Amino acid sequence: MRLITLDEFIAINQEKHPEATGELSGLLRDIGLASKIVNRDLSKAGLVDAILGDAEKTNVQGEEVKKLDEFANNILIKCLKNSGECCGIASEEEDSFVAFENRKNAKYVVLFDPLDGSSNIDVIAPVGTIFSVFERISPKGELCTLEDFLQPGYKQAAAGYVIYGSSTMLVYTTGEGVNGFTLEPSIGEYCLSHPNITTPEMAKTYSMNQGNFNSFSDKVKSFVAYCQDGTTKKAFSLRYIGSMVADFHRDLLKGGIYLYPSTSDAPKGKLRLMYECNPMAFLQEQANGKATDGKQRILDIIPTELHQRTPVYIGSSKLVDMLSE
Ligand code: AHM
Ligand code: MG
Repeated sequence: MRLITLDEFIAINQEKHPEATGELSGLLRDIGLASKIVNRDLSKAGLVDAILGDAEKTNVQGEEVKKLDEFANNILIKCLKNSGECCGIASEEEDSFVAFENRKNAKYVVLFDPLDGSSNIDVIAPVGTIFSVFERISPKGELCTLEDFLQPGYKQAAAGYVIYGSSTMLVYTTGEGVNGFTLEPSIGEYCLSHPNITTPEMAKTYSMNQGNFNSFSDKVKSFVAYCQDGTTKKAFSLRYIGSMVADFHRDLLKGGIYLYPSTSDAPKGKLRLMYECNPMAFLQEQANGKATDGKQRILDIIPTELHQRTPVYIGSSKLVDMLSE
């Protein structure tokens, strides 16, 4: 079978849209490049003591920042600044958005979680980079503004993630389905390996931190009881890595649900709307799945702050429906 590289795939799709300027294509290529650099250094994490462990500071949300979090954050910022297609970024690791002085004419802003699930790095479990792209609202020629970033998820121009696992894969959507590309390490190229990904509407797998059970709502508790009940059906399998990208990736390909409800420690949920939930919701909807906060579609939430959190139920549509009003 002929290999189709990510760059080739992006170019073929751009040709289908005569109105496309190539700016989004360029941006996606740059994100792909950044992820290859992150992947290279991540694969050495077990060997190189200097890049393992904590950076001895906390991020804006009071969480421990790992050195590789910082590294991935800096690489993404550098690649996007060089890209020419991005006028600013917002990152889970930055206090506020960063407007690129030298890119006032660029069309897009990018939001990202540079290394999601980073507490898994020290034990060599999968982690990921998640990204979300919006067309700016502010006029070109000026610095981008907070308004450019605080847009509801349904307005995303593109979204995706890279999973650094037993292989490295980049999965993305521009609103025309979901495609996955596996990194071929010997040639350093992402190659199309999973065209037109769709999620089964039902599957018997759930992923959640069930240790928080006592602080779940009655609805979530009943859902867990339903999953565990093996008398009227086969009980579900619980699969939880604690790395959203990895748990989501399994559900996207095989079906299942990932949930992070509100808990007493995190009454608004733990995951971030702009860096984690919106991009994953866009992907999941494009793959025939669903994503809600229990009341409304994740993509319809009007954001009020960059680091906003939300409960999330995401995956196979029939399972998400069971947890939504
Ligand atoms: P992070 O962005 O600080 O890594 O946190 C997000 C991660 C998700 O990847 C994962 O699903 C979740 O936090 C795990 O949380 P918990 O340890 O509470 O189960
Ligand atoms: Mg994260």
